[in-house]
Amino acid sequence: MNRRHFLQSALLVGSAGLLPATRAAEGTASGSFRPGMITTWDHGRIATEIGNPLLQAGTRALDIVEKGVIAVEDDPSVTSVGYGGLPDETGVVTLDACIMDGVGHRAGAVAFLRNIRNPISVARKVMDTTRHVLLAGDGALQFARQNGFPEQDLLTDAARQRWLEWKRGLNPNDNWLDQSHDTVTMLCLDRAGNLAGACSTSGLAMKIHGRVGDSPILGAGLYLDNEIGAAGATGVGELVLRTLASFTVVEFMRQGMRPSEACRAAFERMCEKIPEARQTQEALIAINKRGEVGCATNTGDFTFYYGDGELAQRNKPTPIT
Ligand code: SD4
Repeated sequence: MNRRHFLQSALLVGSAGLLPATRAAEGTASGSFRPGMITTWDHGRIATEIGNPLLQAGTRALDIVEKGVIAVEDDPSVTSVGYGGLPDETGVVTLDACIMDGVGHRAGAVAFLRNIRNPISVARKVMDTTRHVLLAGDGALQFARQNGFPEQDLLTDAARQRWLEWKRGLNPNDNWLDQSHDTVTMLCLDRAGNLAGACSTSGLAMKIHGRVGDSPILGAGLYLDNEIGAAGATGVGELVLRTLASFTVVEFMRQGMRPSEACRAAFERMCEKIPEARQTQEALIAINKRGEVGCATNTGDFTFYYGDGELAQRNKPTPIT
């Protein structure tokens, strides 16, 4: 199968037109595969451009996803992740992040973390240096301080203005929760055939102080099995949490579904259990052990980036109605 056909069959929907010439697939004892990365939203471009040379150089997936996500966290123009993220209803930016390594089935996460620009690296520290998986709130902040992470105010002037406007608009009939929320979730299959994933967010803008979403919860915002594939979510996290959507995608891939089918089936499961899921914004992405990627979304403006070491390809899937 050439590269163009490979991608067209791998993507559920909306794959872009012509793709450049093929790079050879790599192989292991268990078969051939194509190293690659898939990352949510347009800010996936930054992560993919960071990831491409690393993937080419044979860097392990775990380091690629951490570095890719850091680049998004550091970008103040991304108002849903890290520095520049929109605050909660009290004006405080609180962050959730999770990282998972297919090798050893290891994971680390932080939830409701304040004042640390790169929560994904704190999550990685939790994974690499403790016996725990998830640290939250003040304990997570203390852990970050102890490990040398600098503290800073994450609320930019632009984010503060959005918060002030939101407060001014409050009234008995308002929508209350701002719709801004675009988690970065990055999944990678490296040249050694190993998977890793990372996910980082400031969560739903103007959320209740203390609210934690799906992103730091394994199986919800992110999950992978090094023998099968990896999956991640973006969207209204409460629904993703209630259906453990990423875990569900991986389990559907285990049953033999391709990534796109598995994402679609997990989305349909979500709608079956929670009919309002058809109206909220949700998107699921996945990559399998062959390097095929897929997604399912009900959101017209959802985009994702695919990278294979050279190419950084933007995809705008057709939403499920
Ligand atoms: C959350 N799932 O905290 C995150 C927000 C998000 O696209 O992904 N939005 O619920």
